[in-house]
Amino acid sequence: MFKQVIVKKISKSFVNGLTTSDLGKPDYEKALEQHAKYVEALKKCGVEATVLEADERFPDSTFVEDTAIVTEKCAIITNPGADSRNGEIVDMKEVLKKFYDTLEYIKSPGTLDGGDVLQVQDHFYIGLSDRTNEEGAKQLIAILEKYGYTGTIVPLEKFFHLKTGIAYLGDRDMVVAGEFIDHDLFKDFNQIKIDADEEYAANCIRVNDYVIMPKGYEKAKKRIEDAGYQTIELEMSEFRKQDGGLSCLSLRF
Ligand code: CIR
Repeated sequence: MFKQVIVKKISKSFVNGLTTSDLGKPDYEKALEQHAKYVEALKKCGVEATVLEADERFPDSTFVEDTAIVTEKCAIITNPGADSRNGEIVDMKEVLKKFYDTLEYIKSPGTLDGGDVLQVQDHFYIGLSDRTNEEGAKQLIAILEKYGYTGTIVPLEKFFHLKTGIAYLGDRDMVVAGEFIDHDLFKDFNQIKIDADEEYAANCIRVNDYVIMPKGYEKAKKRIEDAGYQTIELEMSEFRKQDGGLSCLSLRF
C-alpha cells in the first residue's frame, strides 16, 4: 500500500529540458494540465500528495523519480547522471528528511537515476544506462543490503532507463516491452507483453487499487485489464516529448 507521493510542479523552463525525442517542444500550458490530472489520479488512488513548487533552475525537475529511491525501510538520495539535473537532489534531501529519520546517498564516481530502479517486493533491479553506472548500482545494492533488501544489476541495451520498458504490478505480474520480453531475469514472472508500437505504455504504475497508464494504448490497456487490474488512463504527450514517462513524475512510498 502506498500512502505518500511526492510530485513537483512544472517550471516554465521545462520546455528546454533534456530530450532525445523528435516529437517537438512541449506546450507548457498543456503540460500543466496533464500534470494536474496526474496528481488528481494519484489522489484517487488514496495517497497523500506533497506537491513541491516548480524550480526554474532545473528544467527536468518535475521528473522527481530520478532523485531518490524511497522504500518502506529507507530512502536513498541518488547522484543523477545528467549534469544539468544533479543539483535537483539538494532540495529533495530536505523534503525527504520530513519522512525519513536518516537518508542514504549514492556518491561520485557512482551515478544513478531513480528511473533505473525497479522494486519487486524486497528485491531491486538496477539498470545500467547512460545515467546509471556500475559503481552507482553497486553502491545502491550495498545500501539496500543493510536494510535486508537485495539487488540485481541489469545492463540495458536500448532503453533510456530501466523503467522505460518494464513495470511491476504486484502478484508476480510484470509489464514488459522490447528487450525485456522473455529476458532471462524476468522470464519467471507473469509477463504482460507490450507490442513495439505501444512501447511507451510499458511505463505504468500500480498505485494501490489502480494501474495508472498513458492514454491511447488500447492493446496494452486491454492486456493489463485482462490481468485483473483497474486502469486510469492519462494523457502524457507533453512529458513524452521530454523522454518522461508516468513513473518519473512521482516518488511513491
Ligand atoms: C531527462 O532526460 O532526464 C528527462 N528529460 C527525462 C527523465 C525521465 N525520467 C525517468 O524516466 N525516470
